[in-house]
Amino acid sequence: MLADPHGTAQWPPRIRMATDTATGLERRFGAMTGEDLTPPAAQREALAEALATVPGLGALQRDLVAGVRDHGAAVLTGMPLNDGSLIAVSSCLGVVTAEDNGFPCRMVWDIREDPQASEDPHAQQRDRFDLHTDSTFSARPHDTIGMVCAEPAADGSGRSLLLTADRLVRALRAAGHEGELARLGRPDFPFGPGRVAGTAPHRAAVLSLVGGPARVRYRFDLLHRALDRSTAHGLTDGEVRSALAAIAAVEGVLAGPGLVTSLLLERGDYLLLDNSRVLHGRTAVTASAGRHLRRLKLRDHAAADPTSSLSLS
Ligand SMILES: O=C(O)CCC(=O)C(=O)O
Ligand SMILES: [Fe+2]
Repeated sequence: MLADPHGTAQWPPRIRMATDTATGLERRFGAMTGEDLTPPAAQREALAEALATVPGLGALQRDLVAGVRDHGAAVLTGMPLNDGSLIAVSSCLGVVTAEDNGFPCRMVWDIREDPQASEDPHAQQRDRFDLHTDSTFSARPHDTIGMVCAEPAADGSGRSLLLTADRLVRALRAAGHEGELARLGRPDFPFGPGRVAGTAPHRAAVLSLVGGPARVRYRFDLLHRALDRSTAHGLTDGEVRSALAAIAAVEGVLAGPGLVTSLLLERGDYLLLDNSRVLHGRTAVTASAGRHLRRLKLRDHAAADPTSSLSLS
């Protein structure tokens, strides 16, 4: 695997699915629905069966697990687009869950333009979606996010944007934002409001730097809104001001040149990323129609199901 994900080698790494692997997956899982595969036990069974019957799947999943672990993200090419295959392949990285995946929530959520959409409006409109992590309002955001391209925009717009938290930290340091960096590490940022009206927002750090890769939880628009109301949740005016200044520093650094990786997902490209280590977003969609991504959200096996003894090795 690559020693330096931001050196000359391509990041995120690309992993190619062989045609007979894709055909085997489609044959076995093409007719299965998200509902069929909702119970974690059904996913475990499907994965065990897929490993025994689909050629090349074991090696592919080992590369995928290593890619996301070592580089924070990977792109699997040649991915079938149906729910069953997506869930079976992804289940090596965790338990696929419908929880907070769109509204109404789905095991596989379709991201395409819907001007009528009221929830999750960013993804379903055409605007740029600034760099963020997903499910920031949850007590525990999802560990892994998958987005497969079913149809790119006809004009090549809607490019995916990616940035590791490690690179963000380096850029903040390079810009002299040590004070803001320390502020971003304080676990008092209000992520919310909670899903249930009237509940207090979750408090967490934006960046955690306690050994290993930097971890991130970030969604500027929601944070900004919640900070506006935060005095009601026990932050002092000074704490609110320093938190707003810290996220403004992040936005300033993100807007700088040369930091963010931009890539156009082609049909069948499946981007998987560690939602605690990699920010994602997309450029505006300018084509009149057509762009369609499908999104999955996963929890780590251990967190979702402590009795699971799944092992790929
Ligand atoms: O449309 C995209 O490429 C990204 C959408 C996204 O980040 C999301 O749905 O959370
Ligand atoms: Fe997202």
